[in-house]
Amino acid sequence: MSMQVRESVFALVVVAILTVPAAALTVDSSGNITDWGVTPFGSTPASWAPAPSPYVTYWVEQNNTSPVNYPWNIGYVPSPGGATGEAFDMEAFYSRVVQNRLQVLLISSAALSTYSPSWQHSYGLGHLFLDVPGGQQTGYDFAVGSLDWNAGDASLYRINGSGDVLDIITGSGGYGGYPNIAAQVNPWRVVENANRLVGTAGEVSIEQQTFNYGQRMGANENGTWLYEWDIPMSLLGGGTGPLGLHITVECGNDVINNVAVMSGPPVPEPLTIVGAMMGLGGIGGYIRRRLA
Ligand SMILES: [Ca+2]
Ligand SMILES: [Ca+2]
Ligand SMILES: [Ca+2]
Repeated sequence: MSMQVRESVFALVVVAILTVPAAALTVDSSGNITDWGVTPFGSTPASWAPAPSPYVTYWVEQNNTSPVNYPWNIGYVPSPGGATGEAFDMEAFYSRVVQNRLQVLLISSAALSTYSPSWQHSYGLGHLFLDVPGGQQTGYDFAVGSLDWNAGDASLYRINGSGDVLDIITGSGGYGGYPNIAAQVNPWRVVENANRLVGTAGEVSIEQQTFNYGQRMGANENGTWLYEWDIPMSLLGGGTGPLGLHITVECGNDVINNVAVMSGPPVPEPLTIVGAMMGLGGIGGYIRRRLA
């Protein structure tokens, strides 16, 4: 390779490494989420585990159950129980830090809006809430709102107090009237206000797809929704430690929480380090020659 061509290649390598990766939800013909290495609804709980990753990855599988004990003998099966409760079942929740961006994956039977024939009411998916280490609030500090899933854009909002959040509904099948349930599943969405906007669409990206998994693990898992968020860590402050993640649905029929860890710059793959060093060396040489 000539020096010029080699340096162009180095420059491209650096561009590829430094370019902020957009959310890239990749689902193969079997419904496997290949960019996370996740096989949903396999025959064992272990099948939900993400593939070994160079990045720190946290996840929780909660298919066909809820962490909340619902009344009327529904228990930990998502209300209203059985086949109809499945429409509001959140299945699994993943998080990882990639190149200083927090990426979150939710596998959910709850759609952006889910209609209940028994209540003749549609229930909206909640926003993604973040409780960051060293955050300004006890509890959730930020939420990703303004969800334009078709455009792949979202906005990040700062939460300054309880007036900035919406809780699940009371009435129309919502569990807001049950204090012990509400305490476990709230909040639902952030009140969007331009004064509290901290990250605009373009910085925070989102992606969604659906997949029909068929009859799996005791429930009809057709119409499963796959959601992914991609948020610059720089918008979340520089704290290190556990970062709480939370999402629910308007009626409070299910809730799913997860914890990521903000541990400073993530450890990149060794190959990436070598590539970056080579690339930076190439750019350094290029700059030196340009200056000479
Ligand atoms: Ca399910
Ligand atoms: Ca669930
Ligand atoms: Ca907090």
